[in-house]
Amino acid sequence: MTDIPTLIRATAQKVEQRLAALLPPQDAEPSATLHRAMRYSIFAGGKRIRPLLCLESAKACGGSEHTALNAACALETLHTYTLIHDDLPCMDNDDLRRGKPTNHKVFGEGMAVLAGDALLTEAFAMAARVPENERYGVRDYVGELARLTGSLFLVGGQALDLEGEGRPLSLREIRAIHLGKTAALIEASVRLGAMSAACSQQQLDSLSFYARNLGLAFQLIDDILDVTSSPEVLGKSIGKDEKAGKATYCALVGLEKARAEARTCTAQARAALNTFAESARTSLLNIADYLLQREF
Ligand code: GRG
Repeated sequence: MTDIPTLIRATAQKVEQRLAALLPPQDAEPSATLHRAMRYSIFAGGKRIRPLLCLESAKACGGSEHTALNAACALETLHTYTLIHDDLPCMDNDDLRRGKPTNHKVFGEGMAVLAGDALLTEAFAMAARVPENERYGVRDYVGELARLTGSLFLVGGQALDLEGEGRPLSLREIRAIHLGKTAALIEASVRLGAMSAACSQQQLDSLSFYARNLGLAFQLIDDILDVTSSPEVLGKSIGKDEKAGKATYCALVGLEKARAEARTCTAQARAALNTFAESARTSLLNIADYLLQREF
């Protein structure tokens, strides 16, 4: 069995190669600057966790990496747009991302907004290029991506986060923010991967439950690392939540309880995969364990 760090490296290589082919060339007209800005953030590094989950979900449902690859690229492209916009002065106002100066620091604020916009649009073009099968077609791939990343989930979660700054939040409100801004894109990743493999409704439901819990654990660990890690290890600034006056789970209940909650969410994610055969679910189980232990 392949260990997860090796699988992550192999996935990143395949996804980056495909992204290089799918995105407009960096000197493409009408604005080479815009295309350079888009490629700058896409190829700045990143763990490529969403593509990994997309490809491994496809495999768990009997599909292939090859068939799911455009979906994996769509997820990473959309994710990169959220990071560029999240770093803007009007949002988190950050200087460092993926170990490099943020997009607006290099290209200016206006161009960074446009690079994010263009990546968001390209993501849908990529989703429209996922091969159709007997159960799912382009309207399903595009529709699912739109549903989970629009105002009801991803962008809605970010709006809730923004509105919560500087005021106390309940654990319920924090969970709603995490489900929107983090878990929804992870859910889209597993769903598009599974759909590319013509999954059954039961497989789709199990994977969605897995992804929502994995997403909650992922954001809890992200918040814990924001307190306990360093910019050198994370490749992004730390202490951001406290600076922004954000009521995080850690701030509310403390690091130990936040870690315990991340373990509980991971256990729930793992349990959701009981409907899969052992051989089909091993990789997704190992990813859940790996993400719980991650240090960056
Ligand atoms: C629409 C403005 C706008 C933003 C989109 C998701 C989101 C809404 C904004 C926040 C971005 C963010 C920091 C979300 C939390 C999810 C998260 C922990 C992202 C970091 O993901 P990693 O660790 O990053 O996978 P890499 O760089 O490895 O890809």
